[in-house]
Amino acid sequence: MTTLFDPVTCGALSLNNRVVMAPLTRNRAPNAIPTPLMATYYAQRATAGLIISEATAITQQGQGYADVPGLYGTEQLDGWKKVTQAVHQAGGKIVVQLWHVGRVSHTSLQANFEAPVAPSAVRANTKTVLIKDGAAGFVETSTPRALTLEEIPGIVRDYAHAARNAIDAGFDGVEIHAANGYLIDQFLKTGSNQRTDDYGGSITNRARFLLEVTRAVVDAIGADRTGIRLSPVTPANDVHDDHPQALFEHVVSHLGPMNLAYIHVIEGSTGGERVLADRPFDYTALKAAYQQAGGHGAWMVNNGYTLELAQQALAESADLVAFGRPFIANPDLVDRLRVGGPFNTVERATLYGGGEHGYTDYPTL
Ligand code: 8OZ
Repeated sequence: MTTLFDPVTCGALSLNNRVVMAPLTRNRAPNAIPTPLMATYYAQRATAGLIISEATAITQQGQGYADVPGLYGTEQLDGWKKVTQAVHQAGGKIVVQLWHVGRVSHTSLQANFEAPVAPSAVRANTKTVLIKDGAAGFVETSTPRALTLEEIPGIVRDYAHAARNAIDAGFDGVEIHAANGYLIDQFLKTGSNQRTDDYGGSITNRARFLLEVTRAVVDAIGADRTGIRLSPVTPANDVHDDHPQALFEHVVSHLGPMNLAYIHVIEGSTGGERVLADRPFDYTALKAAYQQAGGHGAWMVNNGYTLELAQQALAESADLVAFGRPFIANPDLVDRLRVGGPFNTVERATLYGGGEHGYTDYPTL
């Protein structure tokens, strides 16, 4: 029987085990530039079979929070090179999560205090983090403006450009962030997409942006280095869809033939406890739709997995299991899972922003 500690090949990535470090926003990259402390943090966690970096802005327009990293400027790439080198030296693999927040931003983070962009001019009823007077503070997101039809190809190209930058910076691949109510998810879902052109209305139209971005990234760096993260039913960042099952089965049936390295699915609501019952969704049918379409990328599951649940998922349906918060508090999570714990608990106050404390000072066994 397959265990979490068995190696697996996932596209071009040979992974030592099936324990994945999920992408985790930590807001410790002032001016969007990765720091040496980030290199230490990721290298500490390099026994993961795969590290997915924290969400990383593909352009300034794609940034929605203070002190999150970018992947478009020379200094940002130089910072990331130190991170990827440190992870590789420690024997790990790391992909970068490509992020455009769309409407989940604030004018103060945008060039010339412009409005953030989105499929439609519908404000997200959610907060973002800005640094005010040296401290992190939550503020309401700004009302976005709707992207023109002519602007969309440029954003698709921004994703492809960032993917090439990722390979230049030494990453083993990329994960397209199509989850959690950010730009791609805003296009997908009825609550945030009121467009009447080729990018809105039908499921085919709402999925068009995701599929164009994915094809562009695949063309830029290869399908075997590309993964994608989906969150069919999360309410994160004020998104919702009227028919998520049909929408996401359509999406994966078009991803199937692309030969991606992996599909990463957040089950239920992002963050907090693992509760699936209040947002019914048939994840087995989702995987079946992917495989029926010829998809044979690794199937990665996430959200509140324990050791027991993870082993069960590997036995039944998944190839990889991504752990988020457990990896924040347990740099040696793989070893701890192997011996059944104990596990450090996360200190919430140091999740977003700060320095070493709550970041690189969690103890190993
Ligand atoms: C927590 C805080 C800020 C951003 C996501 C990138 O939910 C995030 C995020 C999480 O995908």
